[in-house]
Amino acid sequence: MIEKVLIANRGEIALRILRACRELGIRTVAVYSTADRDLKHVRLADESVCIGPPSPADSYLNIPAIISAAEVTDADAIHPGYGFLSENAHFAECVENSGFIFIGPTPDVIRVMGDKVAAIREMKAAGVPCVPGSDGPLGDDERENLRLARDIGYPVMIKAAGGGGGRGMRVVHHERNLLEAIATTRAEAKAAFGNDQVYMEKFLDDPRHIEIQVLADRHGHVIHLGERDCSIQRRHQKVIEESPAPGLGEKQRGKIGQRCVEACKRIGYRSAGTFEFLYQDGQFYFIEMNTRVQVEHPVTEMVTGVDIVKWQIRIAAGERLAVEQKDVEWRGHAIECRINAEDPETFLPAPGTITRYHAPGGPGVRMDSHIYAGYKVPPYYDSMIGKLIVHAEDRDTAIARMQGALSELVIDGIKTNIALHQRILDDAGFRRGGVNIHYLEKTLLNRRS
Ligand code: MV4
Repeated sequence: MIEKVLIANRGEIALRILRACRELGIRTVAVYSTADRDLKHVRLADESVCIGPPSPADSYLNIPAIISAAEVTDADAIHPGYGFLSENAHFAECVENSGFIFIGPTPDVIRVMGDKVAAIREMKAAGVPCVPGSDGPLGDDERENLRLARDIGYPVMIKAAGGGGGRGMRVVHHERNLLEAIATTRAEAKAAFGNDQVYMEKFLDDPRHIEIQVLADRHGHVIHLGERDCSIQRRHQKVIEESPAPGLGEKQRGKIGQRCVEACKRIGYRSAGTFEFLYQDGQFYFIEMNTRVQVEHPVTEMVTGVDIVKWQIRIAAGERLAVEQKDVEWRGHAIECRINAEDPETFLPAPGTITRYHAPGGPGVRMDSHIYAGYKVPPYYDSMIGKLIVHAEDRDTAIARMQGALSELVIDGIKTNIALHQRILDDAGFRRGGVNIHYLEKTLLNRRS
């Protein structure tokens, strides 16, 4: 039984978790840094505890402070949200060893998926399609590595086992650069992640980023909720996500989804999870698994009607997943725009005080945000201040609905990326659907206009 959840996060996701708890009749504890006293969810929570100064290392990453807060408030469970400690196996272990429920997978599964070499090994063994590559870490034998790259075929990519999300990787176009690239990636990986293991993959030059959402309970019941297309990104930061992925058929969804379900069963996965794939020429290639709730989970919720955050909590409490795969239906189309406090020219974070705020509304419009008029966006954290999500019967209608919603959205006093979203939604390439991961940076943002 879970009667009280400590929310170990901030901003919109903390509010999203609070809302899920409220619907489940669960009391909430907010923990906050001294920069976050005025967060909306801190006011709405049943209890709140200040856990330290603004710097994340001293507050939202401060494991002893968070565990102590759970102890003094007598919470039953801790929800980590995304970012911060959400994929930290040591934190999950501390939570469990202190007698609390970690709302997420087991520490060992988090640890395996954090090691990209181990994750790929597991997925390959489970029959999930992976990128052709080294099937394990690279050794020190130079001739062997040169032979491997030649067999895979250039260009190849060297990636750090401890990396992920775009950190610790490099493309090699020619044999003459291979050995140096391996050495450099190794050195950087050792410094950044304390792990010098690197691996090699064929470099895919025209991929889309498509990911599969899964839900697994503690009783071996696993379902998938279909896919999200997250190809519209800049510097590894997603900007717009949508579901379903344009052009992907029901058969392909069922096939890749089932592979992910089987992989979850094999590794003993539980809670919500995401399988990230590159999708090129009609084929899926697994790259990473995320063991947390993701920023873009709402597009899946809108299309399937399944509340992912509520299920995370119920699964953590030991409940059986009441949704069967045959009950999952994908209805219409959903799009999410991430609203950031950032300079439209430089893309640099632009914190400050919001002087006016009007949220859009109407049928199929959802605004997941903690902001309000008078709220001061602090400079210490991610610049995302909310997510605007729309749902409609088809993609064209969803685009039109998002355009209407963006035109209603007023956020004054700070700079935002609202105009960037309007530009993307107006763009012929985006409107056609199915653009690759390079489209925003290489095509749309390079055009003069
Ligand atoms: C790749 C790739 C091309 N080929 N792997 C970047 C983030 C990390 N999750 C994996 N990434 C990539 N891996 C192979 N074999 C291209 C990327 C990539 C990317 C992937 C997803 C979303 C945006 C991206 C932007 C640049 C590169």
